Amino acid sequence: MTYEIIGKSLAHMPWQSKPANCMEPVWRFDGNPVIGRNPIQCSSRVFNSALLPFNDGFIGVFRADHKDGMPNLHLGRSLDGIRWELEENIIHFTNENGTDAPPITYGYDPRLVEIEGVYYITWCNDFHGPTIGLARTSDFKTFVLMENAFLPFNRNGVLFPRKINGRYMMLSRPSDNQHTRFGDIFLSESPDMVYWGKHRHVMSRSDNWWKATKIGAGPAPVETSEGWLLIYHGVCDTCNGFVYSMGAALLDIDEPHKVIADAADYILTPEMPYEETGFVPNVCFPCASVQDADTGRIAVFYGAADSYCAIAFTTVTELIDFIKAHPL
Ligand code: BMA
Repeated sequence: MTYEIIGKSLAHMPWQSKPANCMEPVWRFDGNPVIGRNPIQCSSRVFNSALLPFNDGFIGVFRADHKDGMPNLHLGRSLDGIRWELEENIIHFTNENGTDAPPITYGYDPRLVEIEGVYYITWCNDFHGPTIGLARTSDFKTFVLMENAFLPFNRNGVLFPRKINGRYMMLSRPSDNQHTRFGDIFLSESPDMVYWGKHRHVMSRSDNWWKATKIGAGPAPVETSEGWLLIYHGVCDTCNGFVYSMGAALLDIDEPHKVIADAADYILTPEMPYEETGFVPNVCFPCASVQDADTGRIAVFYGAADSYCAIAFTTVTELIDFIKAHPL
């Protein structure tokens, strides 16, 4: 059986076919990592970043950890989604009235989504501790800083790419002020991107050890013929620290707090040197995907070892088949 992506064509998206000897539902780009160490002067590491199709190519919001150790948000552009030109300056935000907004203390793990012609960035923002920052742009030249979505502490705020029942929808993962040792995914809705409520529980960490510590939404969910396809990260606590893998689930199209199916097995786990070795070893942290509705191809953009950006490929049919074949 084949499944469909409900969305736009994207013929120029990054893509490599599944290698003949690959038995997994997701396979890595053979040119990984696509962004290595010290890609811009001010920053030592760029990882956990987001991209979207824009004009004839792609635009990205990148997490760049500066040489003072602080994570910041930078813009990047690419024609092919693989070779990136990153801006040296951090993204400058204005207030709603057009005046300069004060610089943010830190910004990390951005997500990027287009809803009705407006591009929204969500990220982990400082508000007396981490919470979900929000900004919008129409042209990637001016960026309006909006109200933080939630109270601290929260991370992994991920917007759905369209309104559902007339409301904006956001997944998030309430957390603590530390390297959170717990965490489940929740859904909140808003009529205006300012007031968020009607909170619902979506998914919990599970008895399966690869996601027994915490989980968090990854890329914006992809609309499919079977429901919203959600790629998320799941964390295992080992005697040598956390291990971040990727998982996949299907959410109900109209009531996305309802989980239709969730795979018991991970879809990708740290195995390559650039995933196992780096600033934080053993991390695969997906933040974005691009997909082509004509072919069902999906390219997942993920951070590797808190040091690099990498790409992995799958298709809507591969992933949904995998979820159904490995039920939780
Ligand atoms: C999480 C986040 C991510 C990071 C991960 C592994 O808490 O801070 O940005 O990739 O830890 O260090």
